[in-house]
Amino acid sequence: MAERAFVALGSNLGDRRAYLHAARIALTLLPSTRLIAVSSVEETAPLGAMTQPPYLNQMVVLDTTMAPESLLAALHVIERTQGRVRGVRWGARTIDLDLVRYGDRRIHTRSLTLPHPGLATRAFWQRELAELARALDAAA
Ligand code: A4P
Ligand code: MG
Repeated sequence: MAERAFVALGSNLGDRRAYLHAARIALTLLPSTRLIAVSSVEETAPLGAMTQPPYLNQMVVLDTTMAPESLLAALHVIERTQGRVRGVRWGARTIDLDLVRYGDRRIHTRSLTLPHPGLATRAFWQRELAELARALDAAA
């Protein structure tokens, strides 16, 4: 049975719009996965204390039978393919893909926390989730 996964995209280096576009394409090519809906793209001020350029953020909905850990590993492969270098945590990046929610799973392992701990506090994620909920309702 496919489950519904919400993936957040963020970019604040280089051609940010192109990185989001390439990431969306890569997500459509994942095995056993369908891209169901995309939110609009929003420019946001960087969270955290580090001085860095503004982000473009977006969220997409997938229906997938990939296990959450496999999906996260696939997101990391897409990040690496798009030139993401993991330097300092919360530092600037060409592309960041976070698994925000996966069905109603609650997971807390060394490599994966679900729902994503930032979910409650990121206003732009809340806006994107609300937009996606409206799109999913309209399509139902
Ligand atoms: N990890 C655990 N749970 C998850 C999950 N649900 N989704 C682990 C994704 N990753 C998860 O991530 C660090 C580790 O988190 C990984 O090894 C993974 O196994 P990372 O992508 O290597 O590093 P990061 O992105 O710097 O850290 P983190 O904690 O993912 O930070 P966030 O939440 O990605 O925040 N400001 C604006 N305006 N917009 C942004 O998108 N993003 C960040 C980074 C900072 N400031 C921002 C934004
Ligand atoms: Mg991240």
